[in-house]
Amino acid sequence: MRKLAAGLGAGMLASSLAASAWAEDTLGQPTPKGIDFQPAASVLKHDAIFFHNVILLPIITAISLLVLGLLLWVMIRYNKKANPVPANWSHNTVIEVLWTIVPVLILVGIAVPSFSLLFKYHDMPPAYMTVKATGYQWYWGYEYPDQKVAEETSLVLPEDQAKAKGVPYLLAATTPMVVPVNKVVRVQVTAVDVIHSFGLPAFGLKTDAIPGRLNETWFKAEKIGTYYGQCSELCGVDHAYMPIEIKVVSQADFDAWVASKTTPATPAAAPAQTAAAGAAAAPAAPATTTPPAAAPAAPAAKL
Ligand SMILES: [Cu+2]
Repeated sequence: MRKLAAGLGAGMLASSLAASAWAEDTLGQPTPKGIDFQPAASVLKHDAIFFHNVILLPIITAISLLVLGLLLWVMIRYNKKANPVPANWSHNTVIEVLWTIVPVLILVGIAVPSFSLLFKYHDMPPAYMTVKATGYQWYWGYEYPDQKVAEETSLVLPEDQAKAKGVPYLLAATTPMVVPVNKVVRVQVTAVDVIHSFGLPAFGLKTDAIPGRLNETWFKAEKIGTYYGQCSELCGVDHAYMPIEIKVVSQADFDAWVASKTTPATPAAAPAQTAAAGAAAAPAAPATTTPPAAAPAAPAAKL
């Protein structure tokens, strides 16, 4: 069963990979006329896609076809013309027991992998870092307590700026969340005014941001890139204008980004990173460093 499922999953993966040549640039965002999930970029999303494609979809399809078949059979075989003298019995114990027991078994069968997926969401591996995402009417704030980076305000990138940069309007943000690739990131989610929701399809995330509560979710981004999500709980008039943008960068880029954010007045703390040491010594340097700093420097430049 597991093998068969894995095979099916691999087939679907192959077909989605075939389309990924052009989807490379649009990793982590919706594509025109797309009807499938966004490609997974974190383990939870892989599991969610497997659960949908391999477990739910075949069951839903089979049940729909069975019901359609039964309807057609009844309409054709037992209409007034074909069956002028109907039988007058009622109740059939065998069929009634069957149509109670079989759905129960199907639901129990679905519940097992469903709960295992829920537990995966719940059982976060040891986290490399924490980002606190706070929902406001109508923007997000990202704080990095481990890196001592104070909360940054992340607004929707205005339409003209988004066009100029060639990034999707209503998904791109002024200040993205920045995290390193292949590291478990704990996201603490809360809000200060009304309920928002931190949703990012490529990572399989959707966690409510509730005032007075600290919810938690996690991801481990597999690929460097930009990933987009949106507030996913109707939160007021500008609900559609509070996108979530996560920039996944290499560890070196992340360290450089952290160095550019933290006060440059601590030369003693800098030598830990050999590459960034020079940059840290000269506060103005991060923007001029070679490629590593280029990507993370962008959000800073926008501020
Ligand atoms: Cu919201």
